[in-house]
Amino acid sequence: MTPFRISGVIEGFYGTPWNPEQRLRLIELLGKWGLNTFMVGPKDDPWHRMNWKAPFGADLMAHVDDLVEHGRRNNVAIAVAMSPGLTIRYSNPEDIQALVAKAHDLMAHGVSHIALLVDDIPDTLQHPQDQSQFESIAQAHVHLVNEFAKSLLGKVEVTVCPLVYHGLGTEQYVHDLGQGISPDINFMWTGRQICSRYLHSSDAKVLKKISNHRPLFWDNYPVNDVAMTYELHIGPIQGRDADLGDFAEGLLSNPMSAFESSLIPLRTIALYLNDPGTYDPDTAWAQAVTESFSDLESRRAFSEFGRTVLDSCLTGDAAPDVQRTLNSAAFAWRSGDVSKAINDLSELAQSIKMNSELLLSESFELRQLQSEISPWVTKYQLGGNVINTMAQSLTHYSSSDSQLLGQIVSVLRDSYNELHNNRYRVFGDGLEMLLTELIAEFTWSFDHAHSK
Ligand code: LTM
Repeated sequence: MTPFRISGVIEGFYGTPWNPEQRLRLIELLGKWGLNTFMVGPKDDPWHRMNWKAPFGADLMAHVDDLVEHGRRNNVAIAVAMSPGLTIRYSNPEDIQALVAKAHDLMAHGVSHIALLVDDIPDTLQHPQDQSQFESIAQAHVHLVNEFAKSLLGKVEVTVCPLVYHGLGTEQYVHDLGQGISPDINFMWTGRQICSRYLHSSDAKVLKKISNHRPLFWDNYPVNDVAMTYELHIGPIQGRDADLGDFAEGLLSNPMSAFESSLIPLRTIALYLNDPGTYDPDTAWAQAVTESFSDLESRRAFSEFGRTVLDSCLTGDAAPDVQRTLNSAAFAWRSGDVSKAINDLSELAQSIKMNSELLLSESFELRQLQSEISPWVTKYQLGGNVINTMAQSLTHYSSSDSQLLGQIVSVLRDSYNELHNNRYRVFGDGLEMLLTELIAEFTWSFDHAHSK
């Protein structure tokens, strides 16, 4: 039983929204995993943000009916979010009434949780009427939220995502909005950063003290939109305090648009939310991967690949196992044991080759997942080839043949360019860094041999 009152997922990313089948499948999984909320707020779906004022269309409401019914069967509350901040006139009763009417429409369709999001909008008042009516944007948001929530509170769960949604929790806006609205309204918070490496209970306590609200964490992992597009966030959640649930209203995870890939980290988040005290990221990830694959070869190849794409806000240790081999190979060739370096690198290159072939083949068990991860697997395969080239070049490490050394430098430079020009984040920075150093070492030998 999770200590978090609200637990689950917010579909709140930029990019292609999840489709109806994916949403229904997620609801089943949330129910199975013991989580209780699915909030729908897809940034780039026009109904959510751009066309915030237009009444909901019949198609969307039919979809909402399906979500609510599926949620009822799986013990998952459906939350629908509206995001009017791009153009709303806070001083205009008609604008606010449009939102209230839509909220009542959602309630009539069985939606039990309604959210108003004002994240990622202009941070100053835009309309002249607003500028003359309100002293600050915080004051305008207090007015908006109170007018919006007054006919909803007590009937449905009401949540707000503030304009300032990350930081220390001591910001003036956070104080003014939090203190100005009902403590019964959930207050979303992403932590110290937009994508926070840590979520600490001490920070949750500060937010409560300043804003009079315990945070409902909008946890920006595994989302990989905007600047993170080339990262694949399939690793486990980590860095969330074990007692966070005692100081938070809840935690909703913002996933990737890549649905199948999101399920693996989401499973680890469910394990964390259910038992934060015993949670261990590596154990949880192994469980998530085991549950996803019945084919042992696919599972093994995916696990090894997965441990090369861990680059995210959560860790700088993108490829722990590969990095260990690269470090020990570099130490070996620099301290005179070139053949150990060649062996280690060749073995690593061979296992990456085998894994990537399986990951890209028809025998790979999860074909939908395969199509989502294939750009990263292609980079992984390329990295394997590059490691093999490095091993081959080391067979001539002590050569003084300037022509041969010149050719090696040129081959290694081509490898570097190919690797560097592929922007998908695999192996972190470790492989490129070591390759650069190897090029410098061969270049030095070439210069030395050439000048003789
Ligand atoms: O995090 C919040 C509250 N808003 C947006 C999200 O919609 C977006 O997915 C994440 C990650 O880029 N960052 C945001 O600022």
